[in-house]
Amino acid sequence: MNTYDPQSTEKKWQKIWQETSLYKTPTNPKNPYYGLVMFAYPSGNLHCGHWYPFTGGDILARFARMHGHDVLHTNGFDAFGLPAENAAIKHGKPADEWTDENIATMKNQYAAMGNMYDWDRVIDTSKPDYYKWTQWLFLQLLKADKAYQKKGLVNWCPHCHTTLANEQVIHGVCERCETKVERKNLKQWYFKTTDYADKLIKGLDTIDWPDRIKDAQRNWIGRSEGTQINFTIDGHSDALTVFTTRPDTLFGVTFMVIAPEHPLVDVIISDTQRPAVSQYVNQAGKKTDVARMEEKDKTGVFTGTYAVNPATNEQIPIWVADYVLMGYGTGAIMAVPAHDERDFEFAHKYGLEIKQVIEGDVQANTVHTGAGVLINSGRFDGLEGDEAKNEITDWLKESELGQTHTQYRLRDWLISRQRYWGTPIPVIHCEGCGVVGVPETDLPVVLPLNQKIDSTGRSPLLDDSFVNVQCPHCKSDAKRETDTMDTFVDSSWYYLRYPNPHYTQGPFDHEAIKQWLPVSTYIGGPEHATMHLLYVRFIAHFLYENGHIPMAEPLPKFICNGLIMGPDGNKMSKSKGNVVDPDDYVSKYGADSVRLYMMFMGPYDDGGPWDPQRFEGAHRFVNKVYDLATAQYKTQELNTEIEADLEAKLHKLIKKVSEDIGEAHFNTAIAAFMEFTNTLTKVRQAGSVSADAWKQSITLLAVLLAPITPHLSEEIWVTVGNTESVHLQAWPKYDEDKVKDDVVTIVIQVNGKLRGEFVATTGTDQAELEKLATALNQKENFTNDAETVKVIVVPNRLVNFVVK
Ligand code: ANZ
Ligand code: ZN
Repeated sequence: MNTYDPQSTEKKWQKIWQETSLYKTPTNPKNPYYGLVMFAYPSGNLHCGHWYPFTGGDILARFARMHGHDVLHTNGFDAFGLPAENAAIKHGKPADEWTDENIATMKNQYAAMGNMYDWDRVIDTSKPDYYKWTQWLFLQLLKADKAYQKKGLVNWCPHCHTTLANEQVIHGVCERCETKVERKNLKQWYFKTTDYADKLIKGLDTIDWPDRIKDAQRNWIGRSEGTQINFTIDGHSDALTVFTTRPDTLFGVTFMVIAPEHPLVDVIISDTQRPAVSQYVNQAGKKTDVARMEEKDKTGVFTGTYAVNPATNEQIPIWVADYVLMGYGTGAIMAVPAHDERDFEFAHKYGLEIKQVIEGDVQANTVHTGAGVLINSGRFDGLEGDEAKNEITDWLKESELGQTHTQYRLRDWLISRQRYWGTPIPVIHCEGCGVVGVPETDLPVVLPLNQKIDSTGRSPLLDDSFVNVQCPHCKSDAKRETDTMDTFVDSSWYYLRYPNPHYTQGPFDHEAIKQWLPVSTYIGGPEHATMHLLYVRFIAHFLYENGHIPMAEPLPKFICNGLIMGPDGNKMSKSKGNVVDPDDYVSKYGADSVRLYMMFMGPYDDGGPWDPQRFEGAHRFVNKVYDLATAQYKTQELNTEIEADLEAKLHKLIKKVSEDIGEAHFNTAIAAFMEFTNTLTKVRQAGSVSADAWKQSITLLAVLLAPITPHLSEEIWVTVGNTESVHLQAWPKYDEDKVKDDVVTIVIQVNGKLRGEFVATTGTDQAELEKLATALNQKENFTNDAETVKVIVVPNRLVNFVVK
């Protein structure tokens, strides 16, 4: 058996590919394919979690190239951010040094994967030639009034010493370090994502993304249609406005609840209730929204003031309770305890009135939450569902007490961070002129390098040398903004840079992006559903609207890769000690074995646990292919039937592999390869086909495997006598006639009812099928001895006995 030496072979080809610029991106693409995989941050070590998406992306890019596409495929580094800064602090190194070292290591690791990257196009978001344009992007948003500063309660991670966007708080903890997030009242920078809420929802219908990602975005944006209703407050001129999706329950409103932070609390509160309310408001201010929403036991206090239900003219008490959030709707609700769970719980606890207005079986301890026929609702009795909602809303509109309203759950994106290692926000604060954007000609605002940061994480941008500056307008002394941007801003536009990464006239070269956009396939993990994948769409919509890019959804196809787990089935993590380091495997078995194994683990969007035993299997396959391809083949006893069969199997393999890779179903494609090599093994043992037929099989096998095992394929390809790279070959076509199934299942019916079936050669004629079916009937007696009056035969499908 000839064994494959992955070490020397893979290195040899990587060197040749590089020397011959095999993966250089063609200019002026006629038939572009832009393959993109989410870039990684320079952690310093590529683990299997990186290999997985990048390998899938590489296979698709190679596959596209062999289909005649001009391919743009490269990679980069999402180099700013807290993990880098924290690691640098830990190692007592400047963050830039630490990052550069990691990038150097990772470039070698990437090279070892054998991916067809065009390394001239690598992006590093922490370099001024990139972040200059991230700052440019910020200035465009500022100019368009889509970037603004606001003081308010924000999420604060005490461990990371910085604010976080809502998207980055997962179940109340920091997305990065899992520390419980606190609330702080701070002035921060925001991007107006909410202005795009509707567009971001509508755009989902135009893109081919997995449903789970689209659903996550829809839920996060949370569009809901309802009514805003103004309630008069007894003894006050202010109205209390609520947002409700259930105007049909208006007659059942028995109290109101306002959020502790609501500006009216202070205004309407009665003197006797003031101490109790103040204390409650204080307590509530310490909890996060998530904690408040998840709290089982509802709490609240009466304000001492009443509102008037416009439908019944009844006085209803106004309560303060923290189950109502200031950040949603109007921060106040009309409570309908008979038909809303939370209101019911609250009413039950505090002995408030419960009034049923929707027909249904309501017992002492239940709530009827669904829609239904209205009762106890005056002239609206008997109406139902949308009709009831519309009628009541119309009445409210006529009486100028309300209007229809669309509400979104999405909040603006908080993008400022109080940390050093990020893109400086290009803004100057001047006492006279206010907030002044740094003139574009002064970009970039340079991040000082070579900084030693202590464990408190204090940003050196707070130093006078950075802060003190002249106002670009009035030239008086002014102060630079010291916050940096969320790294998700850096990654919100990086894909526009690859088409011409060294462009100096702007963030992206319009000609180049016109040629390459849209991105053909974007691959990445599902964990970014409501973070990166939402931000990147928001920025695209913004850039499109302002005439910077030619389309609003430049990432129309997204493939979600699954997650690779440790051998124990848990998420890979250092603390669990179950991290599989691909480097060990690559040095022992070669990159192709790792690629092949990963792609064979299961459906690409599932991922799964790393199984060393199955890895051995994948590695054996690589050796087997090499052995089949390189060993001497000798015809011993030529068998034309077996030769024809081999050819048919080869064509079926082409068909299967083409379809499967095209749909990113890599595992089933690999299974087909394995089956085919089993056939080849048998053929070789018997020597049953001609030398030409054998060579054809091996040659095509090398070509078909090229996207998955690029080194092995290249090696085989030259071994069988070719000179040009296998990666420059056209993808093979199959012959339709040869992939037709040779046998079909013929159904036997009696008077049209299914009775049995048998297998026959495809294309067997009618007379023969009737004969076969009749013979079977004599044995099985499908017709139950009844007299056959007619036999209907449909070739390749059925034989129907018509009996008396
Ligand atoms: C009366 C009512 C009766 C409601 C009923 C529901 C059922 P979505 O679908 O999520 O938009 N609500 C409004 N603002 C709120 C806030 N700031 N904090 C907590 N709850 C709030 O939900 C809209 C419903 O959530 C609104 O409709 C309101 O309760 C509540 F049988 O009003 B409803
Ligand atoms: Zn000024």
